[in-house]
Amino acid sequence: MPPRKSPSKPNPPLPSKNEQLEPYRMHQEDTVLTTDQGIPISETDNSLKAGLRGPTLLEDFHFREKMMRFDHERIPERAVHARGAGAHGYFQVYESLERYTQARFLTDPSLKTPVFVRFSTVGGSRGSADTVRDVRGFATKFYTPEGNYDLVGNNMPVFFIQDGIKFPDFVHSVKPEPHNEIPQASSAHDSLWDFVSLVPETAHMVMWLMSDRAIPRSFRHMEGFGVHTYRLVNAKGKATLVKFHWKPVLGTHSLVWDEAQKVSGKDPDFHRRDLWDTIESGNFPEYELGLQLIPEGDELKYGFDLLDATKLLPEELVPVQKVGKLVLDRNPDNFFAETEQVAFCVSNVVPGIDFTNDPLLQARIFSYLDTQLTRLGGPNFAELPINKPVCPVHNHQQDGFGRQAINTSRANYHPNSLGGGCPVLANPKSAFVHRQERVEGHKIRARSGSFADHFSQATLFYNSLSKPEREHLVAALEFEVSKVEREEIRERVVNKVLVNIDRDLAVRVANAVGVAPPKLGKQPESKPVSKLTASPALSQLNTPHDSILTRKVAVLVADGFAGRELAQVRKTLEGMGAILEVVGPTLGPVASADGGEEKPLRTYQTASSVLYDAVYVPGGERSVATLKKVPLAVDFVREAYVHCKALALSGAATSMLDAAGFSTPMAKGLDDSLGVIRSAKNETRGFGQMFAKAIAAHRHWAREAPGPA
Ligand code: HDE
Repeated sequence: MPPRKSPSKPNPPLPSKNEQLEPYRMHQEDTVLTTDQGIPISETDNSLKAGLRGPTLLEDFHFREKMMRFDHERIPERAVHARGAGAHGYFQVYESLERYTQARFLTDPSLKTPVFVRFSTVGGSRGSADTVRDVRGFATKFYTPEGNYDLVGNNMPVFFIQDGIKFPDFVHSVKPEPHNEIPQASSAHDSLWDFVSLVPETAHMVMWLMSDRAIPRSFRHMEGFGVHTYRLVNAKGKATLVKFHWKPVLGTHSLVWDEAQKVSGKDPDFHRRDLWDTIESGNFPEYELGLQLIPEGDELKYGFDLLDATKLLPEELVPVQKVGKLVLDRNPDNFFAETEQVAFCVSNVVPGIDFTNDPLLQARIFSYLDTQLTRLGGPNFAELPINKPVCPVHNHQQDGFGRQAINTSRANYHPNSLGGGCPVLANPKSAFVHRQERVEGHKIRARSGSFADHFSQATLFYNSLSKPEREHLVAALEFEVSKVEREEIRERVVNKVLVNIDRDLAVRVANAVGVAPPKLGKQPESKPVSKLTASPALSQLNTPHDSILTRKVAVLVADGFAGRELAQVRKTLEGMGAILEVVGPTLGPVASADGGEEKPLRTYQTASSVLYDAVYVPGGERSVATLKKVPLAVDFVREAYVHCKALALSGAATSMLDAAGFSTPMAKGLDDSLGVIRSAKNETRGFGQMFAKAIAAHRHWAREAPGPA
């Protein structure tokens, strides 16, 4: 695009749709280039030199400012959760929860509370790939009328350790190793498994990390959990213990491991792009806020300690009540200013929400505030636009690097008379008041006995998975532990951890990683503490499978494809909210057999089956003959089959399955076995509907090859 001409007169900036809330959002349309001091600049491509071929002059303040600013663009990335993507939106409660809490955003159903959400991986650097095996962060900043509330959660309901003092040890072990900074964004290495094998409290969370939850299909298809037990407090001061959940409206779905690894190469921004694109297309991601409410005093009622963050509270024991909806409807304008500078602090709570004595939570209350000092360069980070509350902020905090507010009062202390006593103390009824809790005990550096069982919930999780999910978990363990170089660590993982979770699991992993299987008769170290042997809510098979909204379907074409058939299938699928992308040999028009044409959005080179939820090859003798000669096109069908995705093949295209190496007999007419929809003729009535049903099922595990996919 040619550079825009300078306007004769600078126009006023365009009004922002959020001008009232966010006056700092800067629009560059119809503006003139200036220095940071506002001095207009008419040339920025040549530095000021002594002679055309002479040295650059120190006097060139524009050059020096531009270079100085560039030299200092980077800030430290987050110590954990460095890789992330964010979005704006709102939260609205369905009905007042005043019985439980006085928090305005949870008691006023007419209130749309603005939010900013940041999703993240944990271990990788800022530029690492999205689809690595990892926990995902799900952090929400609610800009409430009573100040900011941050719910800083993960997509798994438990954590690796019980006491925050072990967090630096755990994080050091999972991050790339210190001598060579390898591997990036991966837990499959000696130091993590060394730690796991020596710290049994990690067992439950490690099972989640090895499960499909660690490779979500997208941020829109994963649950969120507050993890800790928090407290809700109502206006009368009555408290109720609470566990927070986010339930994605589209259900909880995952990739398969082979696919996730390939996506890391084909599109390292897969999750970030998915979030961005769906918001741009108006398909706003939605999650329901769920609460598990527990009477105070019941901390130990369930056979484990609710203050222990390595335990979940099964939904079958205390149901999750859905109380409100989170909608993400706006992409950030600027990644750095918003997604990078947002500072979530577990200590940000509003009146009506309080902490518990969970020792992991207690450490987090300190850590998040502390870490921002280095990351955001000083104590004034709450004044950055993305962190600024929407309600007034008044106190006697002052100075420090990057101070924005200009306090005009002479009184910068409390109490004062010079400033009329202002800001005056808030009425305790509407202020945050730490809930009075009786605490008694010896000063002691030890762990409560109620935290001692490390394995029974790991077993509960394993037993709650469906067969395919369990097989994936075993394969993940085999993969990860096989990458551990030290045999004694592999041996300890099997004999100190896995055998206490499930003996068969331990034997299978032992065999795969070349260590002696545990001896028969070896008893697990802990006994189940609850009668519950399985929690169906933990299996992703029991999540909604009823929608194809935003599911991406690749349509493979070459000259001679069945155009009318494609139009029909497109109408059906798009009518149900799916997104079809035509993939062709080039971006040039592709002619259909019936006189029409399609302009592909992608080519076999730039797309890949792993970037889609389903693959469709329309009929057309000539088109299919061409596709069969293109290995990348055949790979589409092969990989979609191996990754258990819905496949639709019509007319001549039914032979693509043989070309991909999977010869299965086919019924006359329509065949829909194992999520592969085949029609002998070019499209038959019901073909599109059947395909839609197969896509909604997410994956067809019966097709899965034995062993790792
Ligand atoms: Fe974090 N964690 N964490 N964490 N965490 C950070 O804070 C920490 C834990 C979580 O998108 C850091 O601002 C400690 C549990 C998310 O900006 C840091 C402990 C859960 C994010 C920190 C934990 C989380 C972070 C790094 C154990 C789920 C990303 C940068 C006591 C409930 C937020 C930052 C974002 C980030 C400390 C454990 C979730 C260093 C000490 C449990 C989603 O302060």
